Amino acid sequence: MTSNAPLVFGSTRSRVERNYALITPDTHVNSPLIGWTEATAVIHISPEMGARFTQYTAMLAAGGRSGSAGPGVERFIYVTQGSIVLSTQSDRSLSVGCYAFIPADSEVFFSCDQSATLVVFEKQYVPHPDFEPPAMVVGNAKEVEGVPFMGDPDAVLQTFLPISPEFDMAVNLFTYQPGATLPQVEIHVMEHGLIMTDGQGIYRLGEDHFPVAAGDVIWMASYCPQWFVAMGKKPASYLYYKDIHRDRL
Ligand code: UGY
Ligand code: MN
Repeated sequence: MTSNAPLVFGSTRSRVERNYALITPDTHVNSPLIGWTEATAVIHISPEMGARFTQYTAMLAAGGRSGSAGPGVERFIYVTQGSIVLSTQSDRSLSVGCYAFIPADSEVFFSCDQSATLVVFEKQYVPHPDFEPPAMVVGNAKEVEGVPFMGDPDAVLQTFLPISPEFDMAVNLFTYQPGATLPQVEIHVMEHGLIMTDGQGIYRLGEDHFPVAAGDVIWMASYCPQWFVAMGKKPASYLYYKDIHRDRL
């Protein structure tokens, strides 16, 4: 049986707890995106479940166009299917693996000719008195150098945003060879939103362990114990968000 095998009716791998959630594709239900054109979404993570940010999958059809993120809200997008064009860079098409960070209140939109699927993270930007607000960032995962995580060449981290205090969020792509693990059970103040983009493995969330595969989404609240091992015959990757660089008091 593979992770894609049909489930017995009335069952799911999805689980929603106080300090974490695993959302599997069989439980998706679309929601409209207000202010967008030719677009729909699955809102995986939101303040409704206790998170301090939102993570959703946006699906744009031909002629699709994004709406505003709302006052003070910054947005990170990562293309997983098709391509989009940003309103500020009409000569550059962002295809699979490309990403953009759109600062709060910047009125930058994107549109799509044929179709596109995007992972979107949004949060209320928290200004810092000593730093200017961050600038827009546009990139391609293929051009971002990976760094062995805590010295392990089989667990490689690509960092998409500058690790600099102008930014109050980080978004990274983590790729593990089969058998590679997070080196420790992590417990930390930062919160995570995550989507498996490739492969499979076992995620520890709190005191539970879950088989996970590409397409699964995970929310980890602050201080949720977390650990991962990649399993199977090909590498496993996940794209994830965390809130950083702001005092908690
Ligand atoms: O950045 C992180 O905290 C990362 N190591 N966590 C995770 O992969 N669950
Ligand atoms: Mn972590």
